Amino acid sequence: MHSLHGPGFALIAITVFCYLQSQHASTGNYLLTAGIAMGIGLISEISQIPGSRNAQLKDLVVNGIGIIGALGLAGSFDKQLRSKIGNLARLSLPAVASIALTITFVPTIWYGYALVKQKQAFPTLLEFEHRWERATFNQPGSQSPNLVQTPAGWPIDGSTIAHAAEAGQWGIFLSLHPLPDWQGYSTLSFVVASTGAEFPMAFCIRDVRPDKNSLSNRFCKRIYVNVTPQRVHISFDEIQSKMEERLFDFSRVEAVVFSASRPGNGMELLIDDIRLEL
Ligand SMILES: [Ca+2]
Repeated sequence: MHSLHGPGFALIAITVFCYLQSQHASTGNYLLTAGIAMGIGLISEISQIPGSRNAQLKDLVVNGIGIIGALGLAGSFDKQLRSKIGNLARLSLPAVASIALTITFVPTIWYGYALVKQKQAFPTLLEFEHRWERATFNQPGSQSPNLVQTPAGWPIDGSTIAHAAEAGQWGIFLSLHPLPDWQGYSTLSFVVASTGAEFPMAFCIRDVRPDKNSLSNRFCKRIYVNVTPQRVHISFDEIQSKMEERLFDFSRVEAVVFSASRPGNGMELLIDDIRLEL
């Protein structure tokens, strides 16, 4: 979760710094803390399942800004440090800390806001009408879909829909992180269409896997998408019937994924109004 990287590392930095200061108060502790916190960030990036190099670099930059914010804040109140640095540095320290902390915490606050709005919109999961919805889905390794005006003849109301284009290398990949508790509903539905030739789209859903050895936790289905917009209904009974000896946990749904891949052929997917029905 990118939005928690900065605050997490700001917290690590302040904890390490307070510990070092309690052992031996010194202005050298700032650099030492920054080194330790960045080191922890580096190790955690290396030990993670390899993601894209860009994402890892971005995480490290976000960590660094969080660490600068935390140490800048501590330094703004540190008499020992303030007496050692020049006037300009002393004056700019609180400003730098404020900017860094703002950059660090705004995405987290924005994500929190999106979670509240997502809860209010439930059982609509995604209708591509609001800016906050961006925080509830992502496109790992592929281009973000554009939001376009609802075309004439589109079967549902609303002013925008998502238009995902084949990027050539990765295909279309839209991963949705819904509120997990779907109990009390019976069907997931959404509207899809192609802008040109018919192509197969994979729809997958998975619940939280209780442990690594448990049976498959995902249901996938191929859906043929063509120029006529269609509302696709996936009943929970259908999902359950394909699970082998295991109950699909509709109280802990983790992800809904739409994907399509036909490199070089330039397909485009229109998708809208992903919702649960009673
Ligand atoms: Ca819409």
